Amino acid sequence: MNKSLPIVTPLSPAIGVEIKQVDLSQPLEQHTWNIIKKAFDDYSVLVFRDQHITVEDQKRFGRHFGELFIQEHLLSLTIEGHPECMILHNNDKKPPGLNYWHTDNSGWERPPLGTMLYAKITPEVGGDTLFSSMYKAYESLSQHMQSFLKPLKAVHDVRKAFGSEYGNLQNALKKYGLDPDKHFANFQPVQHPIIRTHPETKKLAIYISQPYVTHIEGLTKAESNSLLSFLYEHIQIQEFVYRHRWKTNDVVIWDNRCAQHYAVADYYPAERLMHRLNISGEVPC
Ligand SMILES: O=C(O)CCC(=O)C(=O)O
Ligand SMILES: [Fe+2]
Repeated sequence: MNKSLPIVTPLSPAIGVEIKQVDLSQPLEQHTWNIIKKAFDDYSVLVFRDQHITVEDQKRFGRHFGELFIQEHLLSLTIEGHPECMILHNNDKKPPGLNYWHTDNSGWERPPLGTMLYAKITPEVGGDTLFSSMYKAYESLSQHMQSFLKPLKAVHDVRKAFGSEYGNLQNALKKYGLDPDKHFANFQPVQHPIIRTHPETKKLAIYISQPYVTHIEGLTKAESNSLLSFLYEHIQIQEFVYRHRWKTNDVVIWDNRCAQHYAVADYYPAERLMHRLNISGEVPC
Protein backbone atom coordinates (compact mmCIF):
# COMPACT_ATOMS: atom_id res chain seq x y z
CA MET A 1 0.00 0.00 0.00
CA ASN A 2 0.90 3.69 -0.01
CA LYS A 3 2.49 3.25 -3.44
CA SER A 4 -0.16 5.33 -5.20
CA LEU A 5 -0.45 9.03 -4.42
CA PRO A 6 -2.96 10.15 -1.80
CA ILE A 7 -6.11 11.81 -3.10
CA VAL A 8 -7.06 14.98 -1.24
CA THR A 9 -10.72 16.08 -1.40
CA PRO A 10 -12.08 19.15 0.43
CA LEU A 11 -14.98 18.48 2.79
CA SER A 12 -16.18 22.07 3.11
CA PRO A 13 -15.04 25.37 1.59
CA ALA A 14 -13.73 26.57 4.96
CA ILE A 15 -11.89 23.67 6.57
CA GLY A 16 -11.26 19.93 6.35
CA VAL A 17 -10.21 17.41 3.70
CA GLU A 18 -10.58 13.71 3.24
CA ILE A 19 -7.40 11.88 2.25
CA LYS A 20 -7.83 8.63 0.34
CA GLN A 21 -5.34 5.99 -0.74
CA VAL A 22 -3.32 6.11 2.47
CA ASP A 23 -3.00 3.06 4.73
CA LEU A 24 -2.00 4.29 8.18
CA SER A 25 -1.18 0.74 9.34
CA GLN A 26 1.97 1.02 7.22
CA PRO A 27 4.95 3.37 7.59
CA LEU A 28 4.50 6.36 5.28
CA GLU A 29 6.65 6.96 2.24
CA GLN A 30 8.24 10.42 2.24
CA HIS A 31 6.16 11.63 -0.73
CA THR A 32 2.96 10.48 0.99
CA TRP A 33 3.91 12.34 4.16
CA ASN A 34 4.72 15.49 2.15
CA ILE A 35 1.19 15.49 0.72
CA ILE A 36 -0.38 14.86 4.12
CA LYS A 37 1.69 17.63 5.74
CA LYS A 38 0.73 20.11 3.02
CA ALA A 39 -2.95 19.16 3.38
CA PHE A 40 -2.70 19.67 7.17
CA ASP A 41 -1.27 23.16 6.64
CA ASP A 42 -3.79 24.01 3.93
CA TYR A 43 -6.99 22.58 5.45
CA SER A 44 -6.38 22.18 9.23
CA VAL A 45 -8.51 19.01 9.59
CA LEU A 46 -7.65 15.68 7.92
CA VAL A 47 -10.04 12.74 7.63
CA PHE A 48 -8.88 9.19 6.79
CA ARG A 49 -11.70 6.65 6.46
CA ASP A 50 -11.65 2.91 6.99
CA GLN A 51 -8.31 2.61 8.78
CA HIS A 52 -7.39 -0.58 10.64
CA ILE A 53 -4.60 0.49 12.95
CA THR A 54 -3.05 -0.47 16.27
CA VAL A 55 -2.11 1.99 19.00
CA GLU A 56 1.49 1.74 17.76
CA ASP A 57 0.37 2.63 14.23
CA GLN A 58 -1.58 5.60 15.54
CA LYS A 59 1.43 6.79 17.55
CA ARG A 60 3.77 6.34 14.58
CA PHE A 61 1.48 8.48 12.44
CA GLY A 62 1.15 11.07 15.22
CA ARG A 63 4.92 11.41 15.56
CA HIS A 64 5.15 12.68 11.97
CA PHE A 65 3.42 15.84 13.23
CA GLY A 66 5.59 16.22 16.33
CA GLU A 67 6.41 14.78 19.72
CA LEU A 68 3.44 13.13 21.46
CA PHE A 69 1.98 15.08 24.38
CA ILE A 70 1.29 13.27 27.63
CA GLN A 71 -1.73 14.53 29.56
CA GLU A 72 -0.56 13.91 33.12
CA HIS A 73 -4.04 14.51 34.56
CA LEU A 74 -5.60 11.92 32.27
CA LEU A 75 -3.12 9.08 32.77
CA SER A 76 -5.72 6.85 34.36
CA LEU A 77 -7.73 7.08 31.14
CA THR A 78 -4.89 5.92 28.91
CA ILE A 79 -4.21 2.55 27.35
CA GLU A 80 -1.89 0.45 29.47
CA GLY A 81 1.70 0.91 28.30
CA HIS A 82 0.70 3.91 26.15
CA PRO A 83 0.53 7.03 28.34
CA GLU A 84 0.11 9.17 25.20
CA CYS A 85 -3.07 7.40 24.11
CA MET A 86 -6.26 8.28 25.92
CA ILE A 87 -9.50 6.34 25.71
CA LEU A 88 -12.45 8.67 25.24
CA HIS A 89 -15.35 6.44 26.14
CA ASN A 90 -18.98 7.48 26.58
CA ASN A 91 -22.05 5.36 27.18
CA ASP A 92 -25.18 5.22 29.37
CA LYS A 93 -23.03 5.46 32.52
CA LYS A 94 -20.64 8.12 31.17
CA PRO A 95 -22.59 10.78 29.27
CA PRO A 96 -20.63 12.86 26.79
CA GLY A 97 -19.60 16.31 28.05
CA LEU A 98 -17.31 18.09 25.56
CA ASN A 99 -20.11 19.91 23.76
CA TYR A 100 -18.72 23.44 23.69
CA TRP A 101 -16.39 25.25 21.30
CA HIS A 102 -12.76 25.14 22.35
CA THR A 103 -9.19 24.55 21.34
CA ASP A 104 -7.44 21.86 23.37
CA ASN A 105 -5.39 22.63 26.48
CA SER A 106 -5.10 26.36 25.82
CA GLY A 107 -4.45 26.86 29.55
CA TRP A 108 -1.03 25.28 29.10
CA GLU A 109 2.08 27.34 28.31
CA ARG A 110 2.64 25.21 25.20
CA PRO A 111 -0.73 23.82 24.15
CA PRO A 112 -0.76 20.76 21.87
CA LEU A 113 -0.61 21.68 18.20
CA GLY A 114 -2.93 18.91 17.17
CA THR A 115 -5.30 16.21 18.37
CA MET A 116 -5.97 12.88 16.66
CA LEU A 117 -8.99 10.64 17.20
CA TYR A 118 -9.39 7.09 15.97
CA ALA A 119 -13.02 5.97 16.09
CA LYS A 120 -13.34 2.48 17.59
CA ILE A 121 -17.07 2.55 18.38
CA THR A 122 -19.49 5.09 16.93
CA PRO A 123 -23.19 5.56 17.65
CA GLU A 124 -25.74 4.59 14.99
CA VAL A 125 -26.57 8.26 14.64
CA GLY A 126 -25.22 11.45 16.25
CA GLY A 127 -21.94 12.13 18.02
CA ASP A 128 -20.62 14.34 15.21
CA THR A 129 -17.68 16.68 15.75
CA LEU A 130 -17.78 20.25 14.41
CA PHE A 131 -14.63 22.11 13.36
CA SER A 132 -14.46 25.84 12.81
CA SER A 133 -11.69 27.65 10.92
CA MET A 134 -10.10 30.35 13.04
CA TYR A 135 -8.39 31.71 9.90
CA LYS A 136 -11.81 32.37 8.36
CA ALA A 137 -13.07 33.77 11.64
CA TYR A 138 -10.15 36.22 11.68
CA GLU A 139 -10.34 37.12 7.99
CA SER A 140 -14.05 37.95 8.17
CA LEU A 141 -13.51 40.64 10.83
CA SER A 142 -13.25 44.28 9.78
CA GLN A 143 -9.76 45.71 9.56
CA HIS A 144 -10.59 47.95 12.52
CA MET A 145 -11.45 44.95 14.67
CA GLN A 146 -8.41 42.99 13.44
CA SER A 147 -6.11 45.89 14.39
CA PHE A 148 -7.81 46.30 17.76
CA LEU A 149 -7.44 42.60 18.61
CA LYS A 150 -3.84 42.12 17.44
CA PRO A 151 -2.01 43.49 20.50
CA LEU A 152 -4.44 41.94 23.01
CA LYS A 153 -3.77 38.90 25.16
CA ALA A 154 -6.28 36.60 26.81
CA VAL A 155 -5.68 34.98 30.17
CA HIS A 156 -6.25 31.19 30.03
CA ASP A 157 -6.65 29.34 33.31
CA VAL A 158 -6.65 25.56 33.58
CA ARG A 159 -8.42 25.92 36.91
CA LYS A 160 -11.35 27.59 35.19
CA ALA A 161 -11.71 24.69 32.76
CA PHE A 162 -11.25 21.92 35.27
CA GLY A 163 -12.05 23.57 38.59
CA SER A 164 -15.28 24.00 40.45
CA GLU A 165 -15.80 27.50 39.01
CA TYR A 166 -16.71 26.16 35.59
CA GLY A 167 -17.76 22.64 36.37
CA ASN A 168 -18.21 21.20 32.92
CA LEU A 169 -14.93 19.40 32.56
CA GLN A 170 -14.76 18.83 36.28
CA ASN A 171 -18.01 16.91 36.16
CA ALA A 172 -16.79 15.01 33.12
CA LEU A 173 -13.57 14.07 34.91
CA LYS A 174 -15.38 13.15 38.12
CA LYS A 175 -17.46 10.65 36.18
CA TYR A 176 -14.16 8.97 35.38
CA GLY A 177 -13.25 8.94 39.07
CA LEU A 178 -10.64 11.73 38.73
CA ASP A 179 -10.30 14.63 41.13
CA PRO A 180 -9.48 17.70 39.02
CA ASP A 181 -8.95 20.05 41.97
CA LYS A 182 -6.11 17.85 43.17
CA HIS A 183 -4.42 17.81 39.77
CA PHE A 184 -4.74 21.49 38.95
CA ALA A 185 -4.32 23.26 42.29
CA ASN A 186 -0.80 24.47 41.40
CA PHE A 187 -1.45 25.53 37.83
CA GLN A 188 -0.96 29.24 37.11
CA PRO A 189 -2.90 31.20 34.48
CA VAL A 190 -1.09 31.84 31.18
CA GLN A 191 -1.46 34.63 28.64
CA HIS A 192 -1.74 33.97 24.91
CA PRO A 193 -2.29 36.44 22.07
CA ILE A 194 -5.91 36.58 20.88
CA ILE A 195 -4.61 36.64 17.33
CA ARG A 196 -1.82 34.13 16.77
CA THR A 197 0.41 33.56 13.77
CA HIS A 198 0.47 29.98 12.61
CA PRO A 199 4.13 28.94 12.67
CA GLU A 200 3.92 26.99 9.38
CA THR A 201 1.47 28.94 7.24
CA LYS A 202 2.22 32.37 8.79
CA LYS A 203 -1.51 33.08 8.55
CA LEU A 204 -3.35 34.83 11.41
CA ALA A 205 -6.01 33.01 13.42
CA ILE A 206 -8.25 33.85 16.35
CA TYR A 207 -7.02 32.01 19.45
CA ILE A 208 -9.48 31.96 22.33
CA SER A 209 -11.05 29.04 24.16
CA GLN A 210 -14.16 29.56 26.24
CA PRO A 211 -13.56 26.89 28.92
CA TYR A 212 -10.13 28.35 29.72
CA VAL A 213 -10.28 32.10 29.11
CA THR A 214 -11.07 34.18 32.20
CA HIS A 215 -10.56 37.67 30.73
CA ILE A 216 -8.68 39.88 28.30
CA GLU A 217 -5.67 41.56 29.81
CA GLY A 218 -5.86 45.35 30.10
CA LEU A 219 -9.60 45.76 29.47
CA THR A 220 -12.25 46.46 32.08
CA LYS A 221 -14.35 43.49 33.12
CA ALA A 222 -17.32 44.83 31.14
CA GLU A 223 -15.20 45.42 28.01
CA SER A 224 -13.58 42.02 28.32
CA ASN A 225 -16.90 40.21 28.79
CA SER A 226 -18.52 41.97 25.83
CA LEU A 227 -15.61 41.37 23.50
CA LEU A 228 -15.34 37.71 24.50
CA SER A 229 -19.09 37.19 24.01
CA PHE A 230 -18.79 38.69 20.55
CA LEU A 231 -15.82 36.45 19.68
CA TYR A 232 -17.42 33.28 21.09
CA GLU A 233 -20.46 33.90 18.91
CA HIS A 234 -18.40 34.94 15.90
CA ILE A 235 -16.28 31.76 15.80
CA GLN A 236 -19.44 29.62 15.49
CA ILE A 237 -20.58 31.09 12.16
CA GLN A 238 -21.62 28.13 10.01
CA GLU A 239 -19.65 29.30 6.96
CA PHE A 240 -16.43 28.59 8.92
CA VAL A 241 -17.54 25.09 9.92
CA TYR A 242 -17.15 21.48 8.78
CA ARG A 243 -19.30 18.89 10.56
CA HIS A 244 -17.72 15.46 10.71
CA ARG A 245 -20.10 12.49 10.72
CA TRP A 246 -18.08 9.68 12.24
CA LYS A 247 -17.89 6.13 10.96
CA THR A 248 -16.07 3.42 12.86
CA ASN A 249 -12.38 3.26 11.81
CA ASP A 250 -12.17 6.96 10.89
CA VAL A 251 -8.95 8.72 11.83
CA VAL A 252 -9.26 12.49 12.15
CA ILE A 253 -6.48 14.89 13.09
CA TRP A 254 -6.97 18.64 13.58
CA ASP A 255 -4.75 21.66 14.09
CA ASN A 256 -5.51 23.32 17.44
CA ARG A 257 -3.61 26.46 16.40
CA CYS A 258 -6.15 27.49 13.77
CA ALA A 259 -9.29 25.41 14.44
CA GLN A 260 -11.77 25.02 17.25
CA HIS A 261 -13.98 21.99 17.73
CA TYR A 262 -17.26 21.00 19.37
CA ALA A 263 -18.26 17.39 20.14
CA VAL A 264 -22.02 17.10 19.75
CA ALA A 265 -23.45 15.29 22.78
CA ASP A 266 -26.71 14.13 21.22
CA TYR A 267 -26.14 10.36 21.21
CA TYR A 268 -26.54 9.57 24.91
CA PRO A 269 -27.11 6.79 26.05
CA ALA A 270 -25.48 5.19 22.99
CA GLU A 271 -21.82 4.23 23.06
CA ARG A 272 -18.90 6.06 21.46
CA LEU A 273 -15.23 5.18 21.92
CA MET A 274 -12.20 6.99 20.55
CA HIS A 275 -8.46 6.48 20.89
CA ARG A 276 -7.01 9.97 21.29
CA LEU A 277 -3.53 11.41 20.90
CA ASN A 278 -2.21 14.95 21.32
CA ILE A 279 0.81 16.33 19.51
CA SER A 280 3.01 18.77 21.44
CA GLY A 281 2.97 22.36 20.27
CA GLU A 282 4.84 25.61 20.65
CA VAL A 283 4.21 28.75 22.72
CA PRO A 284 1.51 30.68 20.81
CA CYS A 285 2.75 34.00 19.39
O1 LIG B 1 -15.03 13.48 20.94
C1 LIG B 1 -14.83 14.35 20.11
O2 LIG B 1 -15.34 14.34 19.00
C2 LIG B 1 -13.88 15.46 20.42
C3 LIG B 1 -13.72 15.65 21.88
C4 LIG B 1 -12.70 16.69 22.21
O3 LIG B 1 -13.00 17.82 22.49
C5 LIG B 1 -11.30 16.28 22.19
O4 LIG B 1 -10.99 15.11 21.99
O5 LIG B 1 -10.44 17.17 22.36
FE1 LIG C 1 -11.20 19.02 22.65
